[in-house]
Amino acid sequence: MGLGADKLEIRHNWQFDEVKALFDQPFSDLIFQAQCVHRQHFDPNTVQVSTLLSIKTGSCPEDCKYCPQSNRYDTGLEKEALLEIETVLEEAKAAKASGATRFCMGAAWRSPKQKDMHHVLQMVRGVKELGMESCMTLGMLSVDQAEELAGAGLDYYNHNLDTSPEYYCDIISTRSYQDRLDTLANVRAAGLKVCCGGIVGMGEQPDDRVGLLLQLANMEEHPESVPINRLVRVEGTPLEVGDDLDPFDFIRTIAVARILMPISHVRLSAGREEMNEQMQALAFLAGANSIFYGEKLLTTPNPAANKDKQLFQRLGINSEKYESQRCPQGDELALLDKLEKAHNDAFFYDATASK
Ligand code: SAM
Ligand code: DTB
Ligand code: SF4
Repeated sequence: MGLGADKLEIRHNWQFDEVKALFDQPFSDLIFQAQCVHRQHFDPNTVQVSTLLSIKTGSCPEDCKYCPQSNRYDTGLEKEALLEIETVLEEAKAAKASGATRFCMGAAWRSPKQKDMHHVLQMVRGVKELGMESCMTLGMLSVDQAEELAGAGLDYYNHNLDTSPEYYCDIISTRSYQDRLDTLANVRAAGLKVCCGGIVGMGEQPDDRVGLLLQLANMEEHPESVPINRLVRVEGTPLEVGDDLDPFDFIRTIAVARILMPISHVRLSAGREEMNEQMQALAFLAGANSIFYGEKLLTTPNPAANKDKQLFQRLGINSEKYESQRCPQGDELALLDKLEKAHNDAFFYDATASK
Protein backbone atom coordinates (compact mmCIF):
# COMPACT_ATOMS: atom_id res chain seq x y z
CA MET A 1 0.00 0.00 0.00
CA GLY A 2 1.41 3.39 -0.89
CA LEU A 3 1.08 6.53 1.22
CA GLY A 4 -2.29 8.19 0.76
CA ALA A 5 -2.11 10.99 -1.78
CA ASP A 6 -3.79 13.26 0.80
CA LYS A 7 -0.71 13.07 3.02
CA LEU A 8 1.54 14.26 0.27
CA GLU A 9 1.86 17.63 -1.23
CA ILE A 10 3.20 16.81 -4.62
CA ARG A 11 3.19 19.79 -6.90
CA HIS A 12 3.73 19.98 -10.63
CA ASN A 13 3.24 23.73 -11.00
CA TRP A 14 6.41 25.20 -9.60
CA GLN A 15 7.32 28.72 -10.69
CA PHE A 16 10.89 29.75 -11.54
CA ASP A 17 11.03 32.36 -8.75
CA GLU A 18 9.83 29.91 -6.11
CA VAL A 19 12.53 27.41 -7.01
CA LYS A 20 15.16 30.12 -7.13
CA ALA A 21 14.07 31.25 -3.67
CA LEU A 22 14.55 27.70 -2.37
CA PHE A 23 18.11 27.68 -3.73
CA ASP A 24 18.87 31.12 -2.31
CA GLN A 25 17.94 30.38 1.31
CA PRO A 26 20.66 30.25 3.93
CA PHE A 27 22.32 26.84 3.61
CA SER A 28 21.18 25.53 7.01
CA ASP A 29 17.56 26.53 6.37
CA LEU A 30 17.59 24.76 3.01
CA ILE A 31 19.10 21.55 4.43
CA PHE A 32 16.64 21.57 7.33
CA GLN A 33 13.69 21.97 4.95
CA ALA A 34 14.97 19.22 2.67
CA GLN A 35 15.55 16.88 5.63
CA CYS A 36 12.00 17.51 6.91
CA VAL A 37 10.52 16.67 3.50
CA HIS A 38 12.76 13.62 3.27
CA ARG A 39 11.64 12.29 6.66
CA GLN A 40 7.97 12.64 5.73
CA HIS A 41 8.31 10.14 2.91
CA PHE A 42 11.40 8.01 3.43
CA ASP A 43 13.41 6.27 6.09
CA PRO A 44 16.25 8.86 6.30
CA ASN A 45 18.84 6.16 7.03
CA THR A 46 18.19 3.99 4.02
CA VAL A 47 19.87 4.41 0.66
CA GLN A 48 19.10 2.53 -2.56
CA VAL A 49 22.12 0.91 -4.19
CA SER A 50 22.46 0.44 -7.97
CA THR A 51 25.38 -0.92 -9.98
CA LEU A 52 26.18 0.33 -13.48
CA LEU A 53 27.65 -1.55 -16.42
CA SER A 54 28.59 -0.21 -19.82
CA ILE A 55 27.22 -2.82 -22.22
CA LYS A 56 28.50 -1.01 -25.33
CA THR A 57 31.38 1.42 -24.95
CA GLY A 58 32.58 4.38 -27.02
CA SER A 59 32.22 5.41 -30.71
CA CYS A 60 29.03 7.31 -30.00
CA PRO A 61 27.97 9.60 -32.86
CA GLU A 62 26.54 12.24 -30.50
CA ASP A 63 28.55 15.29 -29.44
CA CYS A 64 27.68 15.68 -25.72
CA LYS A 65 30.58 17.87 -24.54
CA TYR A 66 30.93 16.13 -21.17
CA CYS A 67 31.11 12.62 -22.51
CA PRO A 68 34.22 10.45 -22.87
CA GLN A 69 32.30 8.12 -25.21
CA SER A 70 31.59 10.56 -28.04
CA ASN A 71 33.54 9.75 -31.22
CA ARG A 72 34.16 13.50 -31.71
CA TYR A 73 36.72 13.66 -28.90
CA ASP A 74 40.01 11.87 -28.42
CA THR A 75 39.74 10.59 -24.86
CA GLY A 76 41.85 7.46 -25.35
CA LEU A 77 38.87 5.32 -24.39
CA GLU A 78 38.97 1.70 -25.50
CA LYS A 79 35.83 0.97 -27.50
CA GLU A 80 33.87 -2.20 -26.99
CA ALA A 81 31.12 -3.79 -29.07
CA LEU A 82 27.84 -4.82 -27.46
CA LEU A 83 28.72 -7.32 -24.71
CA GLU A 84 27.61 -10.94 -24.79
CA ILE A 85 24.54 -11.72 -22.71
CA GLU A 86 26.48 -14.16 -20.51
CA THR A 87 29.10 -11.51 -19.72
CA VAL A 88 26.42 -9.04 -18.66
CA LEU A 89 24.69 -11.61 -16.47
CA GLU A 90 27.97 -12.56 -14.79
CA GLU A 91 28.47 -8.89 -13.91
CA ALA A 92 24.89 -8.65 -12.66
CA LYS A 93 25.39 -11.70 -10.43
CA ALA A 94 28.57 -10.19 -9.00
CA ALA A 95 26.75 -6.90 -8.35
CA LYS A 96 23.96 -8.74 -6.56
CA ALA A 97 26.46 -10.72 -4.47
CA SER A 98 28.11 -7.44 -3.51
CA GLY A 99 24.79 -5.98 -2.31
CA ALA A 100 23.31 -4.03 -5.24
CA THR A 101 19.56 -4.36 -5.76
CA ARG A 102 19.35 -2.69 -9.17
CA PHE A 103 21.47 -3.35 -12.23
CA CYS A 104 21.74 -0.48 -14.71
CA MET A 105 23.01 -1.14 -18.22
CA GLY A 106 24.21 1.73 -20.42
CA ALA A 107 25.07 1.85 -24.12
CA ALA A 108 26.90 4.56 -26.05
CA TRP A 109 24.21 4.85 -28.71
CA ARG A 110 22.18 7.69 -30.15
CA SER A 111 19.34 5.15 -30.08
CA PRO A 112 19.25 1.35 -30.22
CA LYS A 113 19.26 -0.29 -33.66
CA GLN A 114 16.50 -2.80 -34.26
CA LYS A 115 19.07 -5.56 -34.79
CA ASP A 116 20.38 -5.01 -31.23
CA MET A 117 17.01 -5.01 -29.52
CA HIS A 118 16.67 -8.79 -29.29
CA HIS A 119 20.04 -9.00 -27.55
CA VAL A 120 19.22 -6.20 -25.14
CA LEU A 121 15.81 -7.69 -24.29
CA GLN A 122 17.52 -10.93 -23.31
CA MET A 123 19.79 -9.02 -20.96
CA VAL A 124 16.71 -7.55 -19.25
CA ARG A 125 15.09 -10.97 -18.89
CA GLY A 126 18.31 -12.44 -17.47
CA VAL A 127 18.71 -9.66 -14.89
CA LYS A 128 15.07 -10.05 -13.84
CA GLU A 129 15.59 -13.80 -13.40
CA LEU A 130 18.35 -13.00 -10.91
CA GLY A 131 15.76 -11.17 -8.80
CA MET A 132 17.26 -7.74 -9.35
CA GLU A 133 15.61 -4.54 -10.52
CA SER A 134 16.70 -3.59 -14.01
CA CYS A 135 17.46 -0.25 -15.62
CA MET A 136 18.70 0.61 -19.09
CA THR A 137 19.98 3.73 -20.78
CA LEU A 138 20.33 3.27 -24.52
CA GLY A 139 19.63 6.74 -25.92
CA MET A 140 16.45 7.81 -27.70
CA LEU A 141 13.61 5.28 -27.84
CA SER A 142 10.62 4.97 -30.15
CA VAL A 143 7.21 4.02 -28.73
CA ASP A 144 7.70 0.46 -30.02
CA GLN A 145 11.14 0.09 -28.48
CA ALA A 146 9.90 1.35 -25.11
CA GLU A 147 7.06 -1.17 -25.28
CA GLU A 148 9.42 -3.99 -26.16
CA LEU A 149 11.61 -3.17 -23.15
CA ALA A 150 8.57 -2.99 -20.87
CA GLY A 151 7.38 -6.33 -22.26
CA ALA A 152 10.72 -7.92 -21.35
CA GLY A 153 10.23 -6.76 -17.74
CA LEU A 154 12.49 -3.70 -17.64
CA ASP A 155 11.77 -1.66 -14.50
CA TYR A 156 13.46 1.71 -15.17
CA TYR A 157 14.67 3.62 -18.21
CA ASN A 158 17.30 6.32 -17.68
CA HIS A 159 17.28 9.29 -20.01
CA ASN A 160 18.59 12.58 -18.66
CA LEU A 161 17.64 16.14 -19.56
CA ASP A 162 21.20 17.01 -18.50
CA THR A 163 20.67 20.78 -18.01
CA SER A 164 18.20 23.62 -18.51
CA PRO A 165 16.57 24.13 -21.93
CA GLU A 166 18.48 27.44 -22.18
CA TYR A 167 21.97 26.00 -21.60
CA TYR A 168 21.36 22.77 -23.48
CA CYS A 169 22.58 24.00 -26.89
CA ASP A 170 25.94 24.92 -25.36
CA ILE A 171 26.43 21.25 -24.49
CA ILE A 172 24.81 19.12 -27.19
CA SER A 173 23.96 19.88 -30.81
CA THR A 174 23.13 16.47 -32.24
CA ARG A 175 19.80 15.99 -30.49
CA SER A 176 17.32 18.50 -29.14
CA TYR A 177 15.76 19.00 -25.73
CA GLN A 178 12.45 18.11 -27.35
CA ASP A 179 13.94 14.79 -28.59
CA ARG A 180 14.69 13.99 -24.96
CA LEU A 181 11.21 14.95 -23.79
CA ASP A 182 9.72 12.79 -26.57
CA THR A 183 11.73 9.75 -25.44
CA LEU A 184 10.67 10.34 -21.84
CA ALA A 185 7.02 10.48 -22.97
CA ASN A 186 7.45 7.18 -24.86
CA VAL A 187 9.03 5.59 -21.79
CA ARG A 188 6.13 6.72 -19.57
CA ALA A 189 3.50 5.66 -22.06
CA ALA A 190 5.00 2.15 -22.10
CA GLY A 191 4.55 1.95 -18.30
CA LEU A 192 8.25 2.00 -17.46
CA LYS A 193 9.54 3.86 -14.42
CA VAL A 194 11.50 6.96 -15.34
CA CYS A 195 15.03 7.73 -14.21
CA CYS A 196 15.79 11.29 -15.30
CA GLY A 197 18.11 13.96 -14.00
CA GLY A 198 21.11 15.92 -15.13
CA ILE A 199 24.69 17.05 -14.69
CA VAL A 200 25.84 20.06 -12.73
CA GLY A 201 29.24 21.73 -12.83
CA MET A 202 29.32 22.11 -16.63
CA GLY A 203 29.78 25.90 -16.47
CA GLU A 204 26.04 26.53 -16.24
CA GLN A 205 24.64 29.53 -14.36
CA PRO A 206 22.72 29.10 -11.09
CA ASP A 207 19.52 29.82 -13.07
CA ASP A 208 20.26 26.78 -15.25
CA ARG A 209 20.23 24.55 -12.20
CA VAL A 210 16.87 26.11 -11.31
CA GLY A 211 15.75 25.52 -14.91
CA LEU A 212 16.76 21.85 -14.91
CA LEU A 213 14.96 21.08 -11.64
CA LEU A 214 11.93 23.07 -12.78
CA GLN A 215 11.64 20.88 -15.90
CA LEU A 216 11.81 17.71 -13.81
CA ALA A 217 9.47 18.92 -11.08
CA ASN A 218 6.81 20.13 -13.47
CA MET A 219 6.56 16.85 -15.37
CA GLU A 220 3.06 15.36 -15.19
CA GLU A 221 4.54 12.57 -13.09
CA HIS A 222 7.86 13.05 -11.35
CA PRO A 223 10.65 10.68 -12.40
CA GLU A 224 10.81 7.88 -9.83
CA SER A 225 14.56 8.28 -9.86
CA VAL A 226 16.44 11.59 -10.24
CA PRO A 227 20.19 11.23 -10.77
CA ILE A 228 22.16 14.37 -9.95
CA ASN A 229 25.56 13.94 -11.59
CA ARG A 230 28.49 16.19 -10.77
CA LEU A 231 30.52 16.56 -13.95
CA VAL A 232 33.42 14.12 -14.12
CA ARG A 233 36.02 16.03 -16.12
CA VAL A 234 37.56 13.73 -18.70
CA GLU A 235 40.74 14.57 -20.61
CA GLY A 236 40.06 15.15 -24.30
CA THR A 237 36.44 16.31 -23.85
CA PRO A 238 35.59 19.99 -24.37
CA LEU A 239 34.73 20.21 -20.66
CA GLU A 240 38.12 18.88 -19.58
CA VAL A 241 39.00 22.28 -18.13
CA GLY A 242 36.71 24.69 -16.34
CA ASP A 243 35.77 26.22 -13.02
CA ASP A 244 34.58 23.65 -10.53
CA LEU A 245 31.16 24.05 -9.00
CA ASP A 246 31.16 25.22 -5.38
CA PRO A 247 30.53 22.00 -3.38
CA PHE A 248 27.78 23.77 -1.41
CA ASP A 249 25.98 24.59 -4.67
CA PHE A 250 26.06 20.90 -5.52
CA ILE A 251 24.50 20.07 -2.14
CA ARG A 252 21.92 22.81 -2.66
CA THR A 253 20.93 21.17 -5.96
CA ILE A 254 20.31 17.86 -4.17
CA ALA A 255 18.31 19.58 -1.43
CA VAL A 256 16.09 21.48 -3.86
CA ALA A 257 15.50 18.30 -5.90
CA ARG A 258 14.40 16.56 -2.67
CA ILE A 259 11.95 19.37 -1.81
CA LEU A 260 10.48 19.58 -5.32
CA MET A 261 10.16 15.82 -5.83
CA PRO A 262 9.38 14.50 -2.34
CA ILE A 263 8.70 10.86 -3.22
CA SER A 264 11.37 10.38 -5.88
CA HIS A 265 14.67 8.71 -5.15
CA VAL A 266 17.33 11.38 -5.61
CA ARG A 267 20.60 9.76 -6.66
CA LEU A 268 23.98 11.09 -5.62
CA SER A 269 25.28 9.98 -8.98
CA ALA A 270 28.52 10.54 -10.95
CA GLY A 271 31.29 12.50 -9.24
CA ARG A 272 31.48 10.72 -5.88
CA GLU A 273 35.08 9.66 -6.50
CA GLU A 274 36.06 13.33 -6.31
CA MET A 275 34.01 13.98 -3.14
CA ASN A 276 35.20 13.43 0.39
CA GLU A 277 33.06 11.47 2.84
CA GLN A 278 31.85 14.60 4.61
CA MET A 279 30.45 15.95 1.36
CA GLN A 280 28.68 12.67 0.65
CA ALA A 281 27.23 12.72 4.18
CA LEU A 282 25.93 16.24 3.51
CA ALA A 283 24.32 15.01 0.29
CA PHE A 284 22.50 12.27 2.26
CA LEU A 285 21.45 14.87 4.82
CA ALA A 286 20.11 17.00 1.96
CA GLY A 287 17.91 14.10 0.86
CA ALA A 288 19.95 11.98 -1.54
CA ASN A 289 18.84 8.37 -1.08
CA SER A 290 20.41 6.41 -3.89
CA ILE A 291 23.95 5.85 -5.16
CA PHE A 292 25.86 4.05 -7.89
CA TYR A 293 27.88 1.36 -6.20
CA GLY A 294 30.91 -0.48 -7.60
CA GLU A 295 34.38 0.53 -8.78
CA LYS A 296 33.27 1.90 -12.12
CA LEU A 297 30.45 4.09 -13.41
CA LEU A 298 30.30 3.54 -17.18
CA THR A 299 33.89 4.38 -18.09
CA THR A 300 35.16 6.45 -15.15
CA PRO A 301 36.05 5.43 -11.57
CA ASN A 302 33.64 5.30 -8.65
CA PRO A 303 34.55 4.63 -4.98
CA ALA A 304 35.47 1.02 -4.13
CA ALA A 305 32.54 -1.05 -2.87
CA ASN A 306 34.18 -1.70 0.48
CA LYS A 307 34.81 2.00 1.00
CA ASP A 308 31.09 2.64 0.48
CA LYS A 309 30.14 -0.14 2.87
CA GLN A 310 32.38 1.37 5.51
CA LEU A 311 30.92 4.82 4.88
CA PHE A 312 27.38 3.42 5.26
CA GLN A 313 28.38 1.75 8.52
CA ARG A 314 29.98 4.88 9.91
CA LEU A 315 26.87 6.90 9.06
CA GLY A 316 24.41 4.23 10.21
CA ILE A 317 22.95 3.92 6.72
CA ASN A 318 21.26 0.75 5.56
CA SER A 319 21.06 -0.33 1.97
CA GLU A 320 17.48 -0.36 0.69
CA LYS A 321 16.03 -3.78 0.09
CA TYR A 322 12.58 -2.71 -0.95
CA GLU A 323 11.18 0.69 -1.84
CA SER A 324 11.20 2.38 1.58
CA GLN A 325 8.48 4.82 0.63
CA ARG A 326 5.92 2.00 0.18
CA CYS A 327 5.00 1.79 3.90
CA PRO A 328 4.00 -1.88 4.09
CA GLN A 329 1.82 -2.97 7.05
CA GLY A 330 1.35 -5.95 9.40
CA ASP A 331 2.71 -9.34 8.33
CA GLU A 332 4.17 -7.89 5.15
CA LEU A 333 6.10 -5.37 7.22
CA ALA A 334 7.43 -8.07 9.58
CA LEU A 335 8.55 -10.22 6.64
CA LEU A 336 10.17 -7.27 4.91
CA ASP A 337 11.94 -6.29 8.15
CA LYS A 338 13.44 -9.77 8.34
CA LEU A 339 14.51 -9.62 4.68
CA GLU A 340 15.93 -6.15 5.23
CA LYS A 341 18.01 -7.37 8.18
CA ALA A 342 19.34 -10.38 6.25
CA HIS A 343 20.07 -8.12 3.29
CA ASN A 344 22.00 -5.66 5.44
CA ASP A 345 23.92 -8.38 7.27
CA ALA A 346 25.02 -9.65 3.87
CA PHE A 347 25.73 -6.14 2.58
CA PHE A 348 28.00 -5.26 5.49
CA TYR A 349 29.69 -8.65 5.80
CA ASP A 350 32.80 -7.67 3.75
CA ALA A 351 33.18 -4.27 5.35
CA THR A 352 33.15 -5.79 8.85
CA ALA A 353 35.44 -8.64 7.86
CA SER A 354 38.08 -6.26 6.50
CA LYS A 355 38.15 -3.98 9.54
N1 SAM B 1 23.99 7.23 -24.73
C1 SAM B 1 22.87 7.27 -23.90
C2 SAM B 1 22.35 8.66 -23.70
O1 SAM B 1 23.14 9.59 -23.65
O2 SAM B 1 21.15 8.84 -23.58
C3 SAM B 1 23.06 6.59 -22.57
C4 SAM B 1 24.42 6.67 -21.87
S1 SAM B 1 24.94 8.30 -21.33
C5 SAM B 1 26.62 8.05 -20.92
C6 SAM B 1 24.09 8.48 -19.77
C7 SAM B 1 24.28 9.77 -18.99
O3 SAM B 1 25.55 9.77 -18.36
C8 SAM B 1 24.27 11.07 -19.73
O4 SAM B 1 22.98 11.50 -20.03
C9 SAM B 1 24.94 12.00 -18.74
O5 SAM B 1 23.95 12.61 -17.93
C10 SAM B 1 25.82 11.08 -17.91
N2 SAM B 1 27.25 11.38 -18.13
C11 SAM B 1 28.00 11.08 -19.20
N3 SAM B 1 29.25 11.53 -19.07
C12 SAM B 1 29.32 12.15 -17.87
C13 SAM B 1 30.35 12.85 -17.17
N4 SAM B 1 31.57 13.00 -17.70
N5 SAM B 1 30.06 13.35 -15.96
C14 SAM B 1 28.83 13.21 -15.43
N6 SAM B 1 27.82 12.57 -16.03
C15 SAM B 1 28.05 12.05 -17.25
C1 DTB C 1 23.32 8.84 -14.88
O1 DTB C 1 22.61 9.83 -14.68
N1 DTB C 1 24.61 8.78 -14.60
C2 DTB C 1 25.18 7.51 -15.00
C3 DTB C 1 23.93 6.74 -15.50
N2 DTB C 1 22.90 7.72 -15.42
C4 DTB C 1 23.97 6.04 -16.78
C5 DTB C 1 26.30 7.63 -15.93
C6 DTB C 1 27.45 8.46 -15.40
C7 DTB C 1 28.56 8.40 -16.39
C8 DTB C 1 29.79 9.10 -15.90
C9 DTB C 1 30.88 9.06 -16.92
C10 DTB C 1 31.34 7.69 -17.28
O2 DTB C 1 31.64 6.87 -16.38
O3 DTB C 1 31.49 7.41 -18.48
FE1 SF4 D 1 26.71 9.29 -26.63
FE2 SF4 D 1 25.25 9.18 -24.40
FE3 SF4 D 1 27.83 10.00 -24.36
FE4 SF4 D 1 26.01 11.57 -25.45
S1 SF4 D 1 26.09 10.93 -23.31
S2 SF4 D 1 28.01 11.07 -26.33
S3 SF4 D 1 24.64 10.07 -26.37
S4 SF4 D 1 27.09 7.98 -24.86
